[in-house]
Amino acid sequence: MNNRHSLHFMLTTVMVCGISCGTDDPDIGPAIQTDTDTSTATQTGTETNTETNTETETSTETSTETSTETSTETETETTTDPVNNLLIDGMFEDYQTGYSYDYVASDDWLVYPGEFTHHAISRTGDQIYNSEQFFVAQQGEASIKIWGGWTGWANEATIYQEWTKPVEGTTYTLSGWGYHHEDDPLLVAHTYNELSIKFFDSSWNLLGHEKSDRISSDSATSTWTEYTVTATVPANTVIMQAGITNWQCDPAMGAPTDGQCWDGNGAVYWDSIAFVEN
Ligand SMILES: [Ca+2]
Repeated sequence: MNNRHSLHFMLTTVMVCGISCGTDDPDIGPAIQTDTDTSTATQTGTETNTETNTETETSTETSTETSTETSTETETETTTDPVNNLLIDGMFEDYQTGYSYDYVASDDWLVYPGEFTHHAISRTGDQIYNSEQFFVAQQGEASIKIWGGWTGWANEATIYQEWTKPVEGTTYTLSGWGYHHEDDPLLVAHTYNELSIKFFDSSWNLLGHEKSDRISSDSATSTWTEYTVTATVPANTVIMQAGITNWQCDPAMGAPTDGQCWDGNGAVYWDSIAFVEN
């Protein structure tokens, strides 16, 4: 798996959280972190993808009168990236070789904080961390895996794409499929994932922030589930962002705020992310 520890450290704006990492969770990505909705970034998107399931059924029946009947039925189901998907590589198939991990998402995806390193691409056949089971992508052969920053402090990390000057009043929907594995699950309420859409004015003031239901310790494990969130562009929006947010040690959910939050284990996988104008 792509759980090697990296040694990227970063400092960012608003709430600089702690340091060190020290746990036995391989999902640990050493780092420093921040928390806020004051992100920054850039990007865009599109992509393609196809999932094909072919089922072939053949039955042969022979009657006493020597009549033979053979039937063959083939059913093909195809799931494709919506043509109006505003995200580039929402299927994570355009991944690239990583520095700290074998594979990481394409550069079409932006990350906040800028040196956020606790995400990697998981491919079908990769062994699940802490498990004898193997990963199977929801679409294509690759999906993204995200885990906590392990700073001991509250840390929010988002992988997203962004657009400038969306038209006020326009409605957008962000959707995607995600899950946490039964052998590497989220264990506590303060650590979770969600899809989110954010709107900022020209001074990076957060004008709006809509979130999907969470993938959390309460969510079913090992089952790909679809999540969606819809948002309407507020007045004065200059930047619109859509992506996946990983929260570890969210104080609003009861996490300790003394830099000693070390129970945010678990990773979340996402695939088939689509952002469309309604
Ligand atoms: Ca995929």
